[in-house]
Amino acid sequence: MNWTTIRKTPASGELAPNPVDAAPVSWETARAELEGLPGGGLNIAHEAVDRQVRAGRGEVIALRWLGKNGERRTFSYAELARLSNRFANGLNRLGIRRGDRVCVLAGRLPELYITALGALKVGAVFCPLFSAFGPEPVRVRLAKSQARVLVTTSLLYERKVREQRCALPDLEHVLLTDSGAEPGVHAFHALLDAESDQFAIPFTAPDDWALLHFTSGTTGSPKGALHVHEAVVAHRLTGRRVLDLHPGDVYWCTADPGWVTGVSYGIIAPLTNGATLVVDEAEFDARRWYAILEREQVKVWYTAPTAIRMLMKAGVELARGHDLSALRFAASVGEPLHPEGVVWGLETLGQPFHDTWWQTETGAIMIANTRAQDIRPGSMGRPLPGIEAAIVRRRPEGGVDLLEPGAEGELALRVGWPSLFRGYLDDEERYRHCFTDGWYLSGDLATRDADGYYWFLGRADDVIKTAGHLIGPFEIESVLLEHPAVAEAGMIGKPDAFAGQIIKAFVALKPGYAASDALRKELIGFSRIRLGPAVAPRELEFVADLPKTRSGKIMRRLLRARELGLPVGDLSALENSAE
Ligand code: 6R9
Repeated sequence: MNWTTIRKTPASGELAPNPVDAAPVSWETARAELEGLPGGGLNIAHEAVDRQVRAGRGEVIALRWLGKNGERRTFSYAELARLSNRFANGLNRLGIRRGDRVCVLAGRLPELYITALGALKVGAVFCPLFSAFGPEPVRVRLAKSQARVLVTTSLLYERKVREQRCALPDLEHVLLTDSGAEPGVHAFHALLDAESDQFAIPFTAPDDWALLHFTSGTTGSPKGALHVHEAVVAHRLTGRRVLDLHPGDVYWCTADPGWVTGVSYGIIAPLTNGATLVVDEAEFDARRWYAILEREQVKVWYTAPTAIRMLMKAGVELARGHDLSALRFAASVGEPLHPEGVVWGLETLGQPFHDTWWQTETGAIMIANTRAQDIRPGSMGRPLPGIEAAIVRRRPEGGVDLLEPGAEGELALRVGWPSLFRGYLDDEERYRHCFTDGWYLSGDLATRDADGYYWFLGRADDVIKTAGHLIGPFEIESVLLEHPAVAEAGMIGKPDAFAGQIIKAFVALKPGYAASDALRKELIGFSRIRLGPAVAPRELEFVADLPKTRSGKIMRRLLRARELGLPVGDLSALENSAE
């Protein structure tokens, strides 16, 4: 089907180009718009809350929290500044120092936001963990991050952490959001109550580590991508330029802060732009979501294709029953946004979805359909001003060739923007492997058209995006291998109408075990308990053995080709994965 361009000219009745959007940008100018700390320091939390208070916006609502049982709490910028000051004082009292890791394992609770800001204020590194992870991914990430503090709920602690604490020698302090102290844990609120509202942020340099986000590759355990305080320059600028955030705008980012979008655009971009952040504790529910958009008068909305597909499935009628006229801008990220979704937004919500592309490693939006530009439905949009992108082919001897418009290749970005990650924790070699000739190589395959719009084709490696969550096959395979019946396991993403992809496992059994429905259920159940339902395979197929390269690596692409009935092609090419 030929999807027509959605034009953004005043004549067509669309929004007039945003003058800010059209203005040229330099990172230096964007940096100069931040307040900074005395003595040349820079701190994300200062720009996010303290600065807003100093600018006279203390009484503006920073956070509107909607509890899953109908509770509603609001926090002004001044309150958020005070609470994060208290938490920063508490962290100091616990002996937490610059560079220490502070993890959160919690749903979308106000305490998560207070923790993030308080940790950044003391110069600690904030590391969110997705609350739907099972005990195994939680343990791996707590151990790898060497977290000294964990903020969590009593339920999550009980289910996912308590038994593993002896394997986590660095984890000195566990703070529970909802219960009193017991041996080995403290009450988060008792700690807050005991502290002062006043806190002076110590010097943090623009290059000091601030955020640690775990992400997945094809091989090995998850990678801890490190971001520095200077990333705030890109968060703030892209929040304004791409999401069109202005002070006081009601903004809803549906991403969970357990993933990068929920931090970069669920905390930092909106707060540094003075917006009012809507946070919904509950999981997706089409009725609830429309009610939130209407009741909260959401002006700017950042969501994901999986959610858009589910809203589409829930039907136009449901949307029509709500007044969504407050909505001014809608955007999407995380997976390919199909043209149908873009147009459905325009027809049903009155605003097209603007697709945006970025990664944990890029820290902020790199390519986007912006408010001022025409949308080509199905395209990720164009690189933002200040970002140089290209489609490249890696040369076997190192370096890259830049390809012409229309050619398919790997999406690369010229190094030099402030939110580019500064390392994978304890994995210098993997980090270096991402760069060549001054380009960051994304691992995504794409093409660019003659007008500079980028079109996503797929991943160059075997990572799986399911419901917008990036999952590494290795982590799931390792857990399945711990089951006594399993000899080999290989994981692929299988196309799915709603989640984009679901995780499918292929398992070869050890001698003495026979394939059966009961064993299939047992293995899926086993991985759900260990990994959490969001990460565990949804389908599992028994095979006699798994296809492997000469060096013994599982050829997941071959499994995928077989699953989809695709031609297998040149097998030697399959051996050269991007990783
Ligand atoms: C922000 C985030 C990154 C990977 C990325 C790509 C996929 C993101 C996309 C998209 C198609 C888009 N991805 N945006 N694919 N169209 N607009 O999602 O970070 O979790 O690190 O995932 O997600 O494959 O490489 P992260």
